[in-house]
Amino acid sequence: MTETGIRPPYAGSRYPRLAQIPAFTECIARDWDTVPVFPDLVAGTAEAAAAHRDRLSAALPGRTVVASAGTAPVRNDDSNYGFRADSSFVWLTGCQSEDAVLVMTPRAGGHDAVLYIPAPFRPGDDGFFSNAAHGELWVGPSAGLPEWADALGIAVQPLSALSARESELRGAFASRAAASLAARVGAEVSDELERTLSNLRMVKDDWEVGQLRDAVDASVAGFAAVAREVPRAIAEGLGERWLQGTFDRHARTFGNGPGYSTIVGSGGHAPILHWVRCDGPIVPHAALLLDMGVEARSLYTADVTRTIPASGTFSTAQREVHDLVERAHRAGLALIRPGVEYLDFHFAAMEVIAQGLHDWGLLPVSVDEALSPQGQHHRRYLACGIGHHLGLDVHDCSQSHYEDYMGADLVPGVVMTVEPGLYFHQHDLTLPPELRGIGVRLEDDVLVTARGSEVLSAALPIDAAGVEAWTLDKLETPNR
Ligand SMILES: [Mn+2]
Repeated sequence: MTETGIRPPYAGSRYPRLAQIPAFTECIARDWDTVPVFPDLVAGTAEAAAAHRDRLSAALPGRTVVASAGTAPVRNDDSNYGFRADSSFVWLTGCQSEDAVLVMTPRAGGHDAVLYIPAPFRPGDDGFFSNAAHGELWVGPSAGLPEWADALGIAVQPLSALSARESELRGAFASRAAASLAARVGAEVSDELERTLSNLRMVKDDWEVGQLRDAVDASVAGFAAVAREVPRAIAEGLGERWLQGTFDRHARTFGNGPGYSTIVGSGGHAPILHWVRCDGPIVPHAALLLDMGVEARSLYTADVTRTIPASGTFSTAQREVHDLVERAHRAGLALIRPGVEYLDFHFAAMEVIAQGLHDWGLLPVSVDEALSPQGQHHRRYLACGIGHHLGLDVHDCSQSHYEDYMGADLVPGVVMTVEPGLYFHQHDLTLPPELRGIGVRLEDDVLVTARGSEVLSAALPIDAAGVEAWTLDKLETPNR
């Protein structure tokens, strides 16, 4: 009791449980207008997904397959980390609904596919006001199951109907994202399924290539948006955070978001391979490494890196490092074509790197000894991989076995990155002072075509003079 004795009405009674109050549930169920909502899909999504299901069906005849979109991890109470549907599930369905499940059951000549989607809770359902994941009062009006079936051209059932079929799923191949469902129904989280999906996803169809082109184009525009903010980031002390935020906002606006954690590394941060802390200043005369990719709304992502001079002009040392990385990059790009083994680009780029480091007196052994499988001394300054498949995942097809990936021949429709670099850390005592704290990476997204390859990110220059001219143009025309 307060001193004045005044408390609000019913103060001291238990907090009301709305679902247990008939007057409330009756009241909130009434008088809502019907809002038609249709799935917001990129054109061509349904057709591509149907073709992907056919490919999986042909690869795993007679197998029941279960795939799931997955569930966002909880951050706190009813607040989850951002949801992003599992890539193989999206590849098979085109659907990005949290908790949705695809079941493919074998029949003569193929599979029947049913997509189970959590039905939105609408006025009249208790979940309408009480379910923060699927209640429309919480998440807004949502597409219904008939609209999903229409948009995707697949049989759609409410997720609640899946329980009636659980006995059929015993022994089925389940994707990793469906692990909790698999545990419940006795399905097998299957490496064979993951590997098969990974291998199938390696060859992109025309629609997927179009999505990747869009993602790359949006990323190229994002690089320009970031470069235009460099003067402000320096002048106002806003630092790497500002540039990271600039790209991520661009990615969210023109795509689904960043396809991976944006890397903005200025000066001594540039050699740090995964500098995603992005909490340092933009050093005015240092090189600035930008590794940034827009994930399109279809969830296909770009993965592009350029290293630009924050001032518009590279120092002599920065330019020499950039020139060597450019030569390695060109040597790698030259080997991207059908019939060439995937790893050849790696060895071609590494030969250039090792020779260059040798010429600078940085190799403790001969070039040949460094390049040999028992040496690899040059990798001190380039310890990461210098390429990977690209698609719905930034490191796409990562469940493929060595002989299907590293050791396989390139074929038309493969999309991959080539990304050599040199990473001269600030505290590396093997380096002369002028090289310490310089990190340069050049990363392009490359499509293997029928006769050769196409650099999808070719709108961004790779030579030092071109990078300087591109950067100066942006520095002189800041964003409005
Ligand atoms: Mn990459």
